[in-house]
Amino acid sequence: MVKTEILKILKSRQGYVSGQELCELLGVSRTAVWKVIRQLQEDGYEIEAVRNRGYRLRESGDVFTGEEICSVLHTGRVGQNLVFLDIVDSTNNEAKRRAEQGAPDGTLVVALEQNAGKGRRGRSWVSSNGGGVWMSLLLRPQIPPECASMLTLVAAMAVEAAIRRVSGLEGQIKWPNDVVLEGKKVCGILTEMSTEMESIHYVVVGIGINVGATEFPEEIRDKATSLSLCTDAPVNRAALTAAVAEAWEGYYGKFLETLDLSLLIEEYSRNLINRGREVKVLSPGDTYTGICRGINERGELLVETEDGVRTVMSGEVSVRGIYSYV
Ligand code: BTX
Repeated sequence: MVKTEILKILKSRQGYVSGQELCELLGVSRTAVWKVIRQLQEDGYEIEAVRNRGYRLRESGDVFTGEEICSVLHTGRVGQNLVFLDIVDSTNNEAKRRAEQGAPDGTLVVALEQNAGKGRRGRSWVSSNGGGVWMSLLLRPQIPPECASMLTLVAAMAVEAAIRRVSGLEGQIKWPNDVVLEGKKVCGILTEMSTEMESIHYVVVGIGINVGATEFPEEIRDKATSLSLCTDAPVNRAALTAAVAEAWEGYYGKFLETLDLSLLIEEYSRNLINRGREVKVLSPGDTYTGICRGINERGELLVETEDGVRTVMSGEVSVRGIYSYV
């Protein structure tokens, strides 16, 4: 797209780029270049336009658009087909609709706002405009369906790494699907799958990261946080989205090598918030406490009880710290 290309060129230069040069590089008219510059200014970029010199990008701020994401994205596949929406019911639902229409593996759906953001088991996910990054990744992996739940853990690792890279904040993972900062949830992950007979038709990995939100509804105030509440440094949502996509590719590649988490266990367990702590496992008909000892290669949580080590599968289970959410 011409808009993304012009943005990339402006970002790569310190000084001015002449309108003529942009026309030649992109094979478009001067009027077309001028129109795109106007659109970019409307998106929030500060672009100087000086007669006889051309255009210069001064400030990007937190412009969050599809073009901005593309201009900073360095991935092989993820996000190469990018769908960016102002508002949607749920990026997971949109990714599923696109999947049914044949969208390719690696399609990334991002929205500024969701009006029916979803958590697990019918719960809702607060996803206001400006509040965060709401993104869903469509995958068409050739793996057995029973391996898909591990993708949630892979995504949690990618989010934790991306947050660290973009903000410097060191998050932790609350098994299986939350990333936590200062003891509160900054990110939730919802993995959904469509299967055909014994194979996967597609998987959608939905990731919600609270970025700019400074207030939460009463009922989640004690357990939700955002990057803005944990650091004064501004966090660029496009850079964060790209960082998640890039980190995902690294970890997902390792997962695909073995079709389990054997290459990732060590790093995952290092970041696991409850490791070595007492946790309460709540599953239908069976509640017990024990010490969390990490995960196994299938991504199950290991909890040491008086009767020995029990493995906890994600699904209908909640794991809590003894005294609080973590
Ligand atoms: P979960 O079921 O583990 O967590 C949902 C619970 O988290 C809610 O019941 C509420 O208590 C709390 N909560 C709701 N909103 C927030 C929030 N913004 N921050 C912190 N805590 C909150 C977690 O489910 C999975 C969430 C996935 C969200 C992404 S956003 C992009 C994609 N689209 C979509 O509809 N869902 C995913």
